[in-house]
Amino acid sequence: MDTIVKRIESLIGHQLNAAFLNCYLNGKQHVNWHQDAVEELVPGSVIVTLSLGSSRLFQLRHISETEMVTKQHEVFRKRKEGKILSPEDKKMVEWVYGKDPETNLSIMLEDGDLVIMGGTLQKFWKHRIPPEENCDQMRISINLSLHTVTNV
Ligand SMILES: O=C(O)CCC(=O)C(=O)O
Repeated sequence: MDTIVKRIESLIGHQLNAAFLNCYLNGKQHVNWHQDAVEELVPGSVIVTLSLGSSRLFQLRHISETEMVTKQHEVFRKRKEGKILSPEDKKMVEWVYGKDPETNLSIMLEDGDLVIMGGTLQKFWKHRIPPEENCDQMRISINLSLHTVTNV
């Protein structure tokens, strides 16, 4: 495991210190739309997933308009109060004024593929591994990240 992590660290140029494992026995087992909690991660770090075993779809979608509305209010209040907007806030303003973000992305993950999630992805996008009727093979995903505390 240590060798795998070191290899990934050198490939992506990011340090990692925590690993979580997901095991999908077959296509019935899946993970619904969600955003990963990033509160305990080192700011600016990434979440990396190493996919092993059977091929499975990985999907991304931009958070819904309803969810955006709550965030919009925060950003518009900040603007009104003359506060400086962060790059993420500016992205929100762009979104509100009609830039059409790509809303859905499906990637087939094969054995040995790596997914790297960083930047503002967890804030504005949800991801999932959808169920797949015809998959009867096992898949393991190893999620690696850099936590501020190491005893996780
Ligand atoms: O199995 C995967 O590739 C994704 C798992 C996931 O989204 C998660 O553990 O938060």
